[in-house]
Amino acid sequence: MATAIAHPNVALVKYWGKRSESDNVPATPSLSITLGGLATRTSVAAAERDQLRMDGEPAADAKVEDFVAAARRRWQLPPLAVDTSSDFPTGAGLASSASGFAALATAIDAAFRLRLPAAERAAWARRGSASAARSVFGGFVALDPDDGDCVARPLLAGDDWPLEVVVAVTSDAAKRVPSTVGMARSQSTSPFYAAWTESTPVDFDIASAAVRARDFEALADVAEHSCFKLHALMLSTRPPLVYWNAATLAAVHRLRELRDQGVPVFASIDAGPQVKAVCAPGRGGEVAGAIETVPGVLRVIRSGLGDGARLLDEAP
Ligand code: 2P0
Repeated sequence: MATAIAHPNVALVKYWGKRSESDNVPATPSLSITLGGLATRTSVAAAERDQLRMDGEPAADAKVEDFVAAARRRWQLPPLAVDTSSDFPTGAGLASSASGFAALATAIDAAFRLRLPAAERAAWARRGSASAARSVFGGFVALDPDDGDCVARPLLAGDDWPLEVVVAVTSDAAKRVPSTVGMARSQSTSPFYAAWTESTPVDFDIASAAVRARDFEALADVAEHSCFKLHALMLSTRPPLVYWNAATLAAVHRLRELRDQGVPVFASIDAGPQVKAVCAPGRGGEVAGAIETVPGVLRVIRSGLGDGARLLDEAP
């Protein structure tokens, strides 16, 4: 048996759309930060038949079941009991599939002594959910479809530029359209999809340079652009993907006011209604105070940057 922990990540250059569905390779490169303040813990053990528990309850999840079945074929593993729990809302745009598959791949690797190098573990986690490849690493992470077998790679350690993130939770409900379904729909129906795939590699290069230079303003500009371009792509999909609610928009306006006042902060939103405010080191308290009073914000979660997926010591 082995237990692993992994953190979700927020993409600053977003992924939406696949080059290959069969092995889940994104169409474009993405760049993320790993959030140490939120976590998924996953245990695996050999069992008589496959069993899945999520947040303490027996569960069925086709993606997890397919991932486990593929691992069993590849390494001739026995049936697995998987027990996973997250300390934040799942399926609600907080990247629970990223932390979930990163933790699952890490736990299976340890339980059966596969000893995969981290980059290979990331490429494997990617087959569960592309964003999961990024959660195998901590700090600032790149996922590039043109890099070998589309592995993820760390760009900069979190300690070298300890940005802070304030998550404004505006709903605990699971999203209505899962990301995999939504991105396939955007790819086949949005007139903006070609522009998205052409321009995102440029954003990725600009963001990578900004991270290396630790240039907050340059990173803020390109990250907000990537976020709002993603939501323009979603809105132009048929039928449209409207992941925002009223509080999402109110929080965006509040963050723009802060930025206009000179506070080093920018907004990031994924396939759900939560708003992640990314700010310069030391500014999290001020930003949390400003967005927790926005009407409709249920609560805020503060986070620093976290480590990659890793094993937890086993209880005897
Ligand atoms: C991202 N998202 O880059 C983007 C931004 C959501 C919006 O990656 O189909 O769960 O399992 O590879 O990774 C969510 O998509 O999708 C996602 P699959 P995934 O973080």
